[in-house]
Parts: sequence; C-alpha cells; structure tokens
Amino acid sequence: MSLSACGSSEEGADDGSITMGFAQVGAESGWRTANTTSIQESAKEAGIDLKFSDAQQKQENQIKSIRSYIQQKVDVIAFSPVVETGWDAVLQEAKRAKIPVVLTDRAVDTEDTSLYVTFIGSDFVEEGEKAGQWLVDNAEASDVDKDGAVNVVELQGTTGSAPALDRKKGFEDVISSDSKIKITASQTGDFTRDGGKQVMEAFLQSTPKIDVVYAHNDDMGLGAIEAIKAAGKKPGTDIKIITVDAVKDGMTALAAGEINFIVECSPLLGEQLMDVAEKVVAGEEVPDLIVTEETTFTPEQAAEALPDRKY
Ligand code: GZL
Ligand code: ZN
Repeated sequence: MSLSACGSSEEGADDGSITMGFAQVGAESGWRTANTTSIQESAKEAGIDLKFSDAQQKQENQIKSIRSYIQQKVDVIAFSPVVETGWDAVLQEAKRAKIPVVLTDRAVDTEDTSLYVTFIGSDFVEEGEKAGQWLVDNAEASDVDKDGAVNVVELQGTTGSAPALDRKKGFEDVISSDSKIKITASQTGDFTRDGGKQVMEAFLQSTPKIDVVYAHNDDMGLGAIEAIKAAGKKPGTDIKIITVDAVKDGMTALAAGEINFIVECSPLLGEQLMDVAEKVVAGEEVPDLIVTEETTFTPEQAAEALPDRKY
C-alpha cells in the first residue's frame, strides 16, 4: 500500500498529528454552542485533526458516530454522553480497537472504569448544592406563602443525564435542611428554552402558588421568564428564579434582575481536552478526573462580569 507524501493511510494522519473523533450531544442550549466552539477552536490551536458530529440529543446518533470513528481508526475518541447509561457495548468496541476514550462534560454510569481514560467536567452535585444553599440563605418572608411554605417548581434537564440527576440531588440535599422549602412540581424541559417555557406554562396553570423556579440551565430559565411574563407576573420579583450555566443570555437576565442567582458551569473544556488527548496518545499518565473551576453570580456580579464574558 503506497502512502502519499502525507501518508494518510487509513490509520488516520501519520504525520504525527492526532486525529480525534468527537461525538457532541447536540446544539440544545447556549452552553452547548459555547462548548462546541471551545472544542473546535482548541483542536485547531493544537493542530489536532477533529472529526465532529452533532447527535441532536439522541443517544443512538452518538453511538453511531463513535462506531464510525472506530472504523476510521481515529487516534482518540471524546464525547459528552447525552445520558448516563447504555454505553458499555460501544465503549467495549473502542477498547477492543485500542482507541482511548475521553469523557467530557457529562459522565457515564458504568462499573467498568477501564472503558474510558478520564473525565473532564464539572461537579453537578456541587452545582445543585450551591443553588440550594442560595435559596436557604435568601428565602425571605415575601417568598413564604400563607401556609408557611416556599413553593419551588423545578425545570429538570434531559431525563437520565448526569447534570439533571446530580443538579436535582445536590439541590434537594441542601434544601432538606429547611422544612419551609418544598419542591411542589418537577418536570424535564430537556435543557431547551422552548422546553422550559412549555413546562412553566403548565406549572402556572396547575400549581396554585409558585414562589421559586429552579431551572437546571439558563435556557430553560429564560423560557420560564417568557411564560411568567405572559401570565402577567414579574420574574425575579413575584417569582424568584435560580439557574445553572451563566451563559451570556442568562447573565444578561440576571443583571436585569429577572433571574436572582446563577451557578456557573464552564463550557470551556476544549483546551483541557486537547491537552489530555496529546498525553493519552503519547501514552502518558493523565489524572482520571479533571474538574473545572467555576463560581456563582448575583445580579451585581453579573453586571460586572458581563463585559468580559467570552460566551
Ligand atoms: C452541563 C451540560 C448541560 C448544560 C446545558 O455540563 O451538560 O447541557 O448545563 C446543556 O445547558 O444543554
Ligand atoms: Zn502523513
């Protein structure tokens, strides 16, 4: 088999550059768009040949992409699993093909941790705890209704996804310390603005008194704001809103007082991913968990941070 000057044999580029196959969840939210940009730009900067796919939030599409990367014999596979379970078979295939797999953003729930090299992303339970702690610290008399309760409605992320499961867990763990705070309704809005709006419309119809919305991401919170306004109520005042992500549109609503508190979840994982990929392909040791640094924002802090926000 003759190799052309660049010798692009089927083993991917053999001119020392690395070929990565990345199977992205979709393009469901501002966070996801920023995450995709970070991955694509970082690959370019690192000189890594990136093959990229968008699964439109469907697990079977992500599995198909991973299988095609295995066929193409890429040097490394990376992906953000849309849900936690159902990955063992395809990850076994990658292992048999001796292609290392790096998880970014969302985790998988598997016994066999040899199926991936490392996980780069946030601690979603901690994000939920930060959201719950803000509510415990800031629930005030105006939020308590006549029967002494602070009624929370929850807009969950994608059913079965690590961020939805863990942000719920962290939030509930913390608010359980204050018997006044109750989650009176909880439903998935699938991390999209439209999903958040539709579920919030239903909550406003069915739930007598809503004091607080806890949305697992900014986009669903922004959808809830549309529904709250359409119902003639003031978001951030009549109904308090807590979200997670801190993307530009969320931070803008926060600075305007329509959202009360945002827990940051950084989408800028690209650089760390490319660094890990280079080490993994070179056979170097990498930590089996790389947690991203992130903070929280009040309206004042959002107003200050907005000018320099990259996404
Ligand atoms: C979190 C990420 C979530 C974001 C949502 O790391 O998986 O998915 O919070 C995105 O905005 O859709
Ligand atoms: Zn070559």
